[in-house]
Amino acid sequence: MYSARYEYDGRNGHHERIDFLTSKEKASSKRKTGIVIGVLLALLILAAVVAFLIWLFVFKDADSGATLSKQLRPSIQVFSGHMKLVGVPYDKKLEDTNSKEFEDLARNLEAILGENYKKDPFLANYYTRSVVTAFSEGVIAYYWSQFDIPVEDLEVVPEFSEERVLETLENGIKEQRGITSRRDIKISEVTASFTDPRMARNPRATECFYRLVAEENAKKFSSPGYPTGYPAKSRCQWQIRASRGKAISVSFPFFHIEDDCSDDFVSIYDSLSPDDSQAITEKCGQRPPSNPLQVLSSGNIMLINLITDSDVQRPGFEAEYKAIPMSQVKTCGGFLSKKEGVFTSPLHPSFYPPSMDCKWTIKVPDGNKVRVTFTMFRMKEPGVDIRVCHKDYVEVMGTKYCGEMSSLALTSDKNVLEVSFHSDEAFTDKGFSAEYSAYDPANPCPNKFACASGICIAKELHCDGWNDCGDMSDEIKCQCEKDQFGCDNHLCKPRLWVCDRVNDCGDWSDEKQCSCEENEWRCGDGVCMPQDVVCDNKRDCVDGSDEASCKTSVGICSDFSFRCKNKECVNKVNAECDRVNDCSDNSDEAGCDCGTRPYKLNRIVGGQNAELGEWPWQVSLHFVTSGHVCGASIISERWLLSAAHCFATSNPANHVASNWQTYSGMQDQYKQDGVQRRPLKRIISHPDYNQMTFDYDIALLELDGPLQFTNIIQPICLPSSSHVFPAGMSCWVTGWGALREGGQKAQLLQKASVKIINDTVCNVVTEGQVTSRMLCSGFLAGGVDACQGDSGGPLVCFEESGKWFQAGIVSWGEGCARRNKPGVYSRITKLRDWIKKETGI
Ligand code: 4AZ
Repeated sequence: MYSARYEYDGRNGHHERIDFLTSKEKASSKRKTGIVIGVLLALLILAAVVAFLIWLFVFKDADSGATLSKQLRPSIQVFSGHMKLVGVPYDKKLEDTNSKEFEDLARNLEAILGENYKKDPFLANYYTRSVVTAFSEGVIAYYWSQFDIPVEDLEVVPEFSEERVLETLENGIKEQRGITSRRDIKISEVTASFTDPRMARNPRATECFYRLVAEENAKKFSSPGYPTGYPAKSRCQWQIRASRGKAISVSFPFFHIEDDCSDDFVSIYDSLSPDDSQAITEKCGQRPPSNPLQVLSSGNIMLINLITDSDVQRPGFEAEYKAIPMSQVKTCGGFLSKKEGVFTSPLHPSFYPPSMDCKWTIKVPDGNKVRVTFTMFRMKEPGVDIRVCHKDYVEVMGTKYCGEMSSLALTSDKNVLEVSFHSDEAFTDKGFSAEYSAYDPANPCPNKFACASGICIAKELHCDGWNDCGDMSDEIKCQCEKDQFGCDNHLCKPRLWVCDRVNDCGDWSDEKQCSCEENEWRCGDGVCMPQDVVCDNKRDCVDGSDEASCKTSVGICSDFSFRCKNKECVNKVNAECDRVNDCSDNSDEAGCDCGTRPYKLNRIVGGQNAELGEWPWQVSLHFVTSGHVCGASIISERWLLSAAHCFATSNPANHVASNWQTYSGMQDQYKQDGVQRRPLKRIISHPDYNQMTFDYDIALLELDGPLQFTNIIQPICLPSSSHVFPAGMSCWVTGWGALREGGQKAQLLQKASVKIINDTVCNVVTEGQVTSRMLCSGFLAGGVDACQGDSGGPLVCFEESGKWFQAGIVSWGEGCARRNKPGVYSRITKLRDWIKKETGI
């Protein structure tokens, strides 16, 4: 302190006073300075308080007032619906919005609507206009009405309801019946639904409004600007009609709209007005050719809207429309008397039409029972509770089913089973495809285990610790074997899994009686610590596991921590690419353009053939003379990841990059559509790869030219070294490898769902052959596995964040799909730093 004052005074030429200060004087001088500083500080604080108060009461109010009025906008309420007209002869000319007939009748009806609204003082206050948009046989008139609410009245918006509008119109109709109304138009029925104002179009305005006539021969239309891109703020409408007795079928062979439906979407109606109660569907996103959108009308009219708000340019859609005989649409159900067969919802896989009821009666020989397995089931509708299914449903033995199901199998209690299908007038979906068969109740699943649901599974899967039936019936009432542990919830799990810190039972009973006391914490290495060491910002366990899952323990770095670019540690499980910025430099969310499948796929598929675009990171590696040899995965435009054992073999030709070709975007080995072929520039096998043990079985492949990412070519996300893929997690392995041990390679890309196996178990079943650079995945019961030719391919897992991460590379295994011999994979998390070092990714 002293020296500081000396320096200051010295610079100002008053150093003599300081030189002669006595200690008492020094004290009093310090006191005086203290007082001065104190007063100055007090003044400063006072000024700050005054400034704050002025801001609070003067500027802040003015400011927020300004933002408030900036934010508030007048509200537009639109209701649309239809009216049934009595005493009006149907004239074809009414279908032409430019005709005098249309104009006259539309104007009349618009006036009637206006008069009716005027009778309700509330609605009259805000009513702006009504527009009649079309007529169809019946005679049905389609209309919408608009109400504008100014900013100062916004609080009345909740008072606008469909009920109020409908009541006003219905009252108007009743009154009208008593008097001879204008030009003898009588309305017998009316509907009104809330409608997105963006869909209220005036057919007399010609911009992006089309009237189409569907005929037997398919015709096409497309969105504006297709395929280059539709403009922002498009409001387009297509009114489609067919002749009487025909229904309309529209399919979209190409469909690519922005992903967020609140920006851009296509909505389709079983009506000529955009009336929600008659919506067939609303879609956005991108669809692969294997899962095109196909819709059907229940009558001879349909309305299609395209609404775009975003500036994001997407190609749009191309649609094909045609008329089909109503009998083809409306014929469904029937009597099924064969021993087995298939039946589907009307016109599956097209969206079933609205307003349908079908019944199938399945009758099998006396003494047998019926099993029905739905291989595809999708009857999803917004706002429907799938426990009640009050809208569209399938009903079997008094139970209604709706929503989306991957495995629904039902059995009858006698030799007859009835299956009913119902669709109401709004929102339809793909429906279902079902197989039925007769079975002998004395032996429902010959040589297999019968699940309670009626499906049959391999005997070995019974009591193996996994829920294979889907309803747990294969895992209850199990007599646990000697080498199994009986969980509190009566499941049997391998004894090896007890006290491995993984909740294998699902109720933690396998982790309850582990050596630590109740008030203790078990570290990853089994050491017990007092409970209060957890999240105390100190690393007490050697492995740091006591600090691993604490939200706030910044700075404590353990094996479980995610390391930010700025060296900060984030103690959160799988922090990378989870759409939350955890690092102060946001590095956990950088480089996350990966692990997504652009196509909206039909998620339920029978069999194990992969769909086009389902695994867009999968690559097929061809060796000059042998065709497909190994798999690989895309990690960037220029880099692939594969297994070292595909290249580092005793054959020197395998080491040579120019002997290999890579095929990205491939599904069928015989098809080249959308496939990008790239030669290899460089093969980098891990320097520690061991040909004997398959340790470090990883190779990086540099491409000769960059890939262009498309819907079917995308990179997979690489996990950080701290990423956790817990035992029991379901992941997917893909490849064109052998369909069984010693069998032929597949022509179509195959997929299999496998589970991550606990490391202790992995080590036991492989007789200690796994290193920390390996992980096991599959089923101890066998039956599902990677096989020869799948090597180098990815094992990928879907994370809650919505992205796919690669957990492993197909490496080795004892045979394929054998019992107690799961597939062994190179563990990416342990090799992550090497990948980064070699590629910068
Ligand atoms: C192979 O030879 C191979 N069951 C790959 C995976 C497995 C076995 C063999 C795992 O490429």
